[in-house]
This record gives sequence, C-alpha cells and structure tokens, in this order.
Amino acid sequence: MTEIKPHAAHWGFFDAITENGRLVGVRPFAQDPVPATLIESVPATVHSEARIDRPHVRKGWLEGRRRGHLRGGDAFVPVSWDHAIRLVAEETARIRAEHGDAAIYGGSYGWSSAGRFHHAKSQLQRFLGLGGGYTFSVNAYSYATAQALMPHLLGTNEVFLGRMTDWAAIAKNAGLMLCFGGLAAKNGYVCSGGAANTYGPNMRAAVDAGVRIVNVSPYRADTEEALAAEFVPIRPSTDTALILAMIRHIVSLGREDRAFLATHCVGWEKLEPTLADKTPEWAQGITGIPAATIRDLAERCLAQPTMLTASWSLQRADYGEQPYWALIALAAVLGTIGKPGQGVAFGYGSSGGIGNPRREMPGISLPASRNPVGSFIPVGRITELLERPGGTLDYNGRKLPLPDIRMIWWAGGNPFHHHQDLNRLLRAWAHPETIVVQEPWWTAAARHADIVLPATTTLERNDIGHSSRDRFVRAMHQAIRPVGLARNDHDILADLADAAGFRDRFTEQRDEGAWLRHLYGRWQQACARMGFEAPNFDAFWDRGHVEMPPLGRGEGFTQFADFQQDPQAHPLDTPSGKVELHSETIAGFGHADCPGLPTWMEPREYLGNAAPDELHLLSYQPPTRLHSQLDPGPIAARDKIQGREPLVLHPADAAARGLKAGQVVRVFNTRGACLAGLRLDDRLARGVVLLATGAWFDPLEPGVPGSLCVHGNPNVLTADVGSSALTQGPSAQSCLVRIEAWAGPLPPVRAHVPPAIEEMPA
Ligand SMILES: Nc1nc2c(c(=O)[nH]1)N[C@H]1C(S)=C(S)[C@@H](COP(=O)(O)OP(=O)(O)OC[C@H]3O[C@@H](n4cnc5c(=O)[nH]c(N)nc54)[C@H](O)[C@@H]3O)O[C@H]1N2
Ligand SMILES: Nc1nc2c(c(=O)[nH]1)N[C@H]1C(S)=C(S)[C@@H](COP(=O)(O)OP(=O)(O)OC[C@H]3O[C@@H](n4cnc5c(=O)[nH]c(N)nc54)[C@H](O)[C@@H]3O)O[C@H]1N2
Ligand SMILES: [Mo]
Repeated sequence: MTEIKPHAAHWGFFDAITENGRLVGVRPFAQDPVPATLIESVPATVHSEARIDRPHVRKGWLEGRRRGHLRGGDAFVPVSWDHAIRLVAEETARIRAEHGDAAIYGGSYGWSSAGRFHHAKSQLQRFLGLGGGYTFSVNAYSYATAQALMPHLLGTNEVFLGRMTDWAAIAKNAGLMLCFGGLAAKNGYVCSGGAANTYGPNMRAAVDAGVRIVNVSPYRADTEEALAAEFVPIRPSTDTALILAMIRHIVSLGREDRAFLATHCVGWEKLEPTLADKTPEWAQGITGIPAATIRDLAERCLAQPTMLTASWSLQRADYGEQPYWALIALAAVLGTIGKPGQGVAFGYGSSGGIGNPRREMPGISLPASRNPVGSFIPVGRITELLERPGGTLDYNGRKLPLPDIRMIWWAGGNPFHHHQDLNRLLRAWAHPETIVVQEPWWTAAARHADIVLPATTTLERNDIGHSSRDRFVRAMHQAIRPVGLARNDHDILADLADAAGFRDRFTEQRDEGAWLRHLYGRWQQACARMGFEAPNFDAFWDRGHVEMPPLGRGEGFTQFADFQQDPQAHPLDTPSGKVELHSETIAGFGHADCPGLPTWMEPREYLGNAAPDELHLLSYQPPTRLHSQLDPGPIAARDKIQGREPLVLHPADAAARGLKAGQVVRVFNTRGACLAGLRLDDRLARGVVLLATGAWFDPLEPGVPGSLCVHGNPNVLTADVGSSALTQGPSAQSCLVRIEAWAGPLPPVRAHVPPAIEEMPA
C-alpha cells in the first residue's frame, strides 16, 4: 500500500512515499518556490547498510581498555537495550560520583535533525542538565569567530545570523553588491530546521532590479551563472589586505565620510595612520589582484549605493576576525551602515533563508534545563580540552579552566566529520574513560565510541519542522517503523533518566504526541500575542503545514537604520554606543593575535608563504549533501570519482604535475593524508584546491593516527588552531597541501558498511 506523509529536513520540505513499510520515494513540497534538491538521497540513506541495528559496546572497553586507549580499531559487541541502558546509567553515575559533573563533556555539537522536539542535542543537554550538569561548548563551527567578535564591534550578532538587511531592501536600493566569498548557490540547498528555498530567487530578483554583483573569491562558481556576476579572483585568506587597500584609496581621494566617522564610529583617528603603507600596490602583492582593479572597486563603491558582504567561510581561518572587521571599517568609511539596502552584513551566500524578510515570530523548541556546571569551551577547542586537563585556555579576555574530562557524550553531531586535524583528535580521544554516542548510522563518531546507541531517523517518528527564517511550519509524520532496534533519542534518555530517578522531570509526563501538542500550543499562543492566528494542532497536523502570511514584497528591512538616523537616540550595544573601528576592550585584552584594530597579519598557512609545489586547500561545504549527512545516498555517490570525494584543481596546476582528470590522487601535508578523485575546473584560481567536507572518514588502518583516509575527508589535513585567542574559532580554511598521483592499488571504501561486529556469549 502506498502512503504519502508530510516531512521536513534541513535540506528541505518533502512528502515521504512509503510502500509496505519502506520508504520508496520522495517528492518536493508543492509550495516550495524552488523544489528541494537533496531529498532524492533520503530513501537510500534511511535504509542504508550503514544503519546501526542494535546497541553495541566496544570490545576493548568491555575488556577494560578505556582511558589512554586509541579508539576506532576495535570490534563491537552487540548487546540488548536493557544491558546498554544499565551500562550507561551505571557509568554516568560512577563518573559523576568519582570525578564530578564537569567531568562529562556534553557539548555534543552538531546539526541533528530538523524536527524541533526530537532534536538530539537539545534532548541530550536537557537530560544532562537535569542529571547534575556537564561541561558544555559555546558558539558554532559555522561562525564562531564572528560570534565572539561582533558584540565588541557592532554590539550584535544579528549582522550575520539574525534580522539583517534583507534582499528586498538590497534589490530596491543598492546598485552594487561586493561579495567576498561569492553567493554560493549550493549553500542555499539547506537551512537549519528545513526552510523552503527562496535563496536563488532572492538573488536573481536583486540582479533583475539592477544590482551588479561582484564575486571576490578564488572560485568563479561561487556565484551562479544567472547572476552574471563579475569575477575578481583572490588568493584565499588575503581579503583583509584588499579591503584595507580599498579604504586607503578612498582616503587618498579625500572621499571618506568624515561626518559618519565622527558621529557614528570610534577609533578612526587610530585606524587612519595605520593605513599609510596599505597601498593598492602593496595589496596587489598579497592578494594577486591588480592595483588598478583595487582602485576601481573602491571608486565604484563611492559612486553608487553599495552593499558589502562576506561569506562565513572567510572567518573560519587564521585571524578570521580581520576580514570581517575590515569590511565593517570599509562600510564606515563609506558612511553606509544603516542606509537603505546598503552597509554591511555577512552570510547572504552561506545558508538558505539568510536575508529573507524576517518577522518577529516565535520559534518552536524543546525547553532546555538549567546546567548547574559552569565550565565550557569555545566549540572548536575540543582537542585542547582533552589534551590539557587542568590547564587554561585564553578566550575573549578570559582564562577558561579546562576540566579533566572522563566521559564524552554525543547525540546529533559528528566530531570525526566536523573537527579539524582528525589525527590529533584521535590521539586526544583516548583521554576519557567512556564515550557514548547516539546515532542512526555507523558514522566515524559511532565507530570511535565505546557505547553506541542506535537512534531513529526523523522518518521513524513524529515531529515538527521549523526555521525562524521561513514562513512555513511543517508537520513531520512518522512514515516507517524504526529500522532495526533503533529508538528515539528522547525514549533512550527517558529510560536513562528513569534509572537515575528523574524520568518525570525529563518527560514532564508527556509522550511524543503530548509533547508535540504542547510545543505547538505554546507557539500558537505566542503567535497570537503577535497578531497571527495559527490553526489549532489537529488542523495543522492534518494539513501538514502552517503558512504564515507573506511580508509585503518590496517592504525591505534595513538593519541599523535608526542608528544611522540618530546615533544618540539609538546607540549600538557596544561600550561606546558606536561602531568600534578601534576597540579599547579588545586592545585591553592584550591578545597578540588580535590587536585593537583591523590588521593584516600573515596567516600561518597561505599561498604567500607556501612552497612552490604547495596548494591552498579550501574545504568548502558539499553541494551533494549536508556535512556528513546523506553521504550514503545516490547524489553524493554519483559525484564521487572512483568512489573518492572529488578534489577540484585548475587544469594548468594539474598539467604542471602531470595529473589528469578522473585519476585518484593522494592529498597530504604533515598532519595527514587522504585519497581524492581529480576534477579539473578552470573557474578555480591557480594554486587553490577544493575538497568538500563530509566524505565519511575512512582510515586504511582504523585507530592508527596518521593512517591514510581512503575516502577523502579533508579534516585529516586541516590544522586545529584557534582563529585567535580572542575568538578561538575553527580555522579550517588556512591549510596548505601537496598532491601526487596515487600509484598503488585502490583500497576499498568501507565507510558505509558496519565495522567488525563480534557476537559474544551472553
Ligand atoms: N574542514 C572543514 N571542516 C568543517 C567545516 C569546514 O568548512 N571545513 N565546516 C564546519 C561547519 S560550518 C559545521 S556546521 C560542521 C558540521 O558538523 P556536524 O553538524 O557535526 O555534521 P553533520 O554531518 O550534520 O552531523 C550530524 C550528525 O547527527 C546525526 N543525526 C541526525 N539526526 C539524528 C537524530 O535524530 N538523532 C541522533 N542521535 N543523531 C542524528 C547524523 O547522522 C550526523 O552524524 O562541520 C564543520 N567542519
Ligand atoms: N549544500 C550544502 N549547503 C550548506 C551546507 C552543506 O553542508 N551543504 N552547510 C551549511 C553550513 S552549516 C554552513 S556554516 C554554511 C557555510 O557557508 P560558507 O562558509 O559561506 O560556505 P563555504 O562553502 O565553506 O564557502 C563559500 C565559498 O567561500 C570561498 N572562500 C573560501 N575561503 C575564502 C577566502 O579566504 N576569501 C574569499 N574571498 N573567498 C573564500 C570559497 O570559494 C567557497 O566556495 O553552509 C551551509 N550550506
Ligand atoms: Mo555550519
């Protein structure tokens, strides 16, 4: 019997088609302005061989090889749910009693699923908080550097993830949009919570309205062809030099907006003298962009209303603060911050829904619990946390104590996908006594755990999908029964809460259905207070979605408009109330790698200090999946070359090495090595290679640091260094590599089949 059920994922809304209890197909949500593209990979992924069928325990852990033991190489022993719950409950209680609550690391970073009730990380953190607390993490891999920086400069993080100047305002008012890192169409395929896709139409509407797009990036394909953008190729990690030289040129013309700098900003008198030697010729040597082009870009910004933007990728780099700070300074010198459709904001090309007209609408989410433990790390510093127990970490003017972690618990994230320098992580991962992972699939995170608890996917449970960036709230109907013995994260944790004596506080005595009604009801009430009458739960559930009224087209929202008009009456939330071109606070911290002004500093690794045969690796977001999710599906599989992740290279760089399209290459540096399939593309700048994130980590010898990843996970190559002591964001984009032909026999990719399983007598 065929059934069709409404559903949602971070990669879009869709209808799930089932036959006889199996998911056999999907079709896009009829009201999606652009049908979701990645949904085709869902059925094969849900029924993949890589699903975890039962709870498992690492054999070495059962035999006592725990603290200090390298994980990833042992076989797993299947156990019953009762047994697994007992082991985890006892181990959690023991760790809490012997080492204190801070000894549990529950940062559990990751995107989990779109469903807002079953959101695994929220479920886990609610559970861990009620159980006594845990060491947590702050900020996101996406924009950690900006999260710590922007409050100092503009007093808000809304400028890269919130209610920023929208596309309607840009289309109506701007003549030029300078896009550092482009506006990559592939990044709009996804949006946390599962928004309908309005990304391409928004950009095209701006271009149709007369906005000229300039793509300043190493890759011409960072803007889709329909935008007919100009392409200004730049060496990666050198944008700060370009932007400072543009400011210098504007000053040399006497065209800086002195009034705006005086009334709306602090620190111009400190910044201006540092610009004297930042000439376009100086920047040409660093960026590879001709000085004449730099002057021309600056003059065009003066000549017309201009919007400035940069992708989030720019700040996932060494000194990733600097390009963002410099771009704010450029907007300040132009005096455009808060002028209709002008100024600066970040991430228009980084995720679906960014720059959508936003309304103040409530979100739907699981209520969090209080975490009694105060210790935390900036999210990307997990390896240091494990390497240096008892030490401290500089962060944003503080010294954070690093607790001694005895237990790690992850649900809804994949550290062996997302973290940099995986070989170093593998060594540090030996530090705890016990690692628990809740996962639907045998991902690298599950393979490096001690106790593996199989979780359902969204198709196996009921939920509500919603993103604050979208007009639709979507019902997610259970389409199939749980695969194997998989259980909902909530139910797993409820049983563990039961063992610890707090089931009722965790569940509030609600089952799944009662929770969905409860969360929806709270949202409905909050909507009513804002003047929107949402249908009742049953009507929503039957219909499959709620549609909020569209915001009037052309209305257009400009961030900081009130501040532009009257900075006294509407000060920013910074110490000075103004834009901080120089920050006394940051200068006062004395972090050598983040001074008080936007500054060009040579990255650790970039083409400016590369050996002749080295290439700059950009590990960008994958067009074929969401991070590591959907990697077992057909879209990712079709894109691979001899089963390896494609490495994109300029044809001339390939010819110089005697390499050909379609062959397998070894990509390497001192940190690690992986295989990849070579793809040639003359839209890419010379000296740069692209290798998307997300091919499942597949070491030739599991559990052995330095082992070749045969599949193409770039994080065996990237460096694990905080962007600076101020922000401690990940710096994956600052990475040099070499490549060579792979001459040996091709090792099989085993990432998508289960690891060695050993049945043990009960
Ligand atoms: N080199 C390099 N590395 C990067 C980046 C980069 O640009 N370059 N980008 C970084 C960025 S921006 C990000 S956001 C991170 C992404 O890193 P992650 O968010 O960790 O990546 P995902 O693959 O989305 O991991 C989500 C995991 O949750 C699991 N999951 C899904 N649904 C459920 C569920 O219901 N229950 C449970 N228990 N599990 C579930 C999935 O199977 C998957 O393993 O990667 C970062 N890493
Ligand atoms: N399809 C798909 N979309 C996604 C995701 C996904 O996994 N799949 N992940 C989502 C997530 S979690 C996030 S955080 C966002 C990330 O969004 P972004 O950070 O914007 O995405 P990236 O693909 O890493 O980078 C975009 C482009 O920046 C350019 N670039 C890199 N370094 C530099 C530089 O130094 N200077 C300049 N000028 N350009 C540079 C590269 O050419 C690259 O193609 O994407 C989201 N969108
Ligand atoms: Mo991200």
